[in-house]
Amino acid sequence: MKATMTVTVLALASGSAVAGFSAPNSHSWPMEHVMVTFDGNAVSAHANNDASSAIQLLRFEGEVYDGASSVMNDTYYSDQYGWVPDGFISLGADEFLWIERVSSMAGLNVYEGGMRMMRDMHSYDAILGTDGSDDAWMWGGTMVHNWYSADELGSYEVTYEVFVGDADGNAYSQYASDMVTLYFDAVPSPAGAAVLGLGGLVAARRRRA
Ligand SMILES: [Cu+2]
Repeated sequence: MKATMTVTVLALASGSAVAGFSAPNSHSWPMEHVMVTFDGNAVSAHANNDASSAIQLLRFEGEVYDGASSVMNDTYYSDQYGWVPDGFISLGADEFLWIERVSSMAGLNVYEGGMRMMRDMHSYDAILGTDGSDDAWMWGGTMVHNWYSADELGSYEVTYEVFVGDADGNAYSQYASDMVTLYFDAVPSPAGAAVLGLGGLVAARRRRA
């Protein structure tokens, strides 16, 4: 019922219905990656964006997200940032990659995503300190785009430590960790941004068909 309502709203706005729009959308944003390497001694994590090229968080009026993804309703959000391995990462059976929030600005939330093309399978679990969740999050070492959101306009940043730890998140002291800071700007969306985005999506699909 909820899904039907969402499609109806969008159909009214755009003149055509697109199925599967009841979850947050990647809106054709190019991917940005935090590149992570491990050379057997040290982890390193690198992001290209600084405060002057922060990732934009956008809100899309009229979109309603169902189920677990309803945590994204009425927020400014983006899934642009993904964690990716830069080269081959070799770990022992009892070694895992962890990402732990060191500091973050109030009002920035993170929900668990996954591969961008598989967003129906994303859990949208609060992670990395959001809503009282553990500050540490185990990363499986394949590309994961988590969902960042904010309720209010403004600039946000979060700093993470990336380390090798055991299954419980206890860091192994023989391996050096690294820190990385991500920057976000929650900005007003131009009126009708969701409609324009949807129109682009429909056009792209038609061209491919
Ligand atoms: Cu990616």
